[in-house]
Amino acid sequence: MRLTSFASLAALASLALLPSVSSAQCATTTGNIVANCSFESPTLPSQPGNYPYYPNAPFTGWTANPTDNVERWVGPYEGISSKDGSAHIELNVNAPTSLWQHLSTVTGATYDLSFFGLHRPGGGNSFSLIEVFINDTFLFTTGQFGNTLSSPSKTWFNFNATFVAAGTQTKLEFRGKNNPGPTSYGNHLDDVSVVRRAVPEPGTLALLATGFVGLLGVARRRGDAR
Ligand SMILES: [Ca+2]
Ligand SMILES: [Ca+2]
Repeated sequence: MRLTSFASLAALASLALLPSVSSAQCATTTGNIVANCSFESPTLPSQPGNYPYYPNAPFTGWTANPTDNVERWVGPYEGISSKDGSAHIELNVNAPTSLWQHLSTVTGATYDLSFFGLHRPGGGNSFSLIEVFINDTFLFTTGQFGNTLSSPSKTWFNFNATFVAAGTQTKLEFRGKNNPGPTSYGNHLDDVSVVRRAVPEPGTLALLATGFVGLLGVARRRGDAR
């Protein structure tokens, strides 16, 4: 219950952020607790010029629902290069798909999630979404984003959300979801990071406490002056 309210607040806060393009690369992000954050492992043979995607290929550190259709793409294909490294995911939305990982977390700690998505339209100017679930509870949706068939920009967008860990294991899950209307192909996913938010040093806490006491003193003096 507590996590849900925190998660909802975090999701609301995150929705206020517009997607942006940045150059973050998860493998070099200090404190990133996501394994295989760039979907590079295991190495798959490159098939340049053919169809370099691998339905239901293994993902080190990740679990895909065996009945779902999650693909790894290796190398540039259809004008789309990985955001980071040489491989990335397509969460097909012809049928709902999901991919998850259990993270080692600290109970009560706050974590910042960052990931990159690229919408792949199909069947018209359609859209699809990436949704994020924490411990099977909805946290965040990308909403409609990205490009259309008429103006394919092939752009990666950065999305951010925040959650509070309810325990020492936290399930991080991405789900591909089609919008009502013309069918989209899916959304690409790459460059995922989850970093624990810095905890204030004891010295900082002491300073904050001193400031609080100081404010109390000001308030008291104001009260005395009345
Ligand atoms: Ca990658
Ligand atoms: Ca596909």
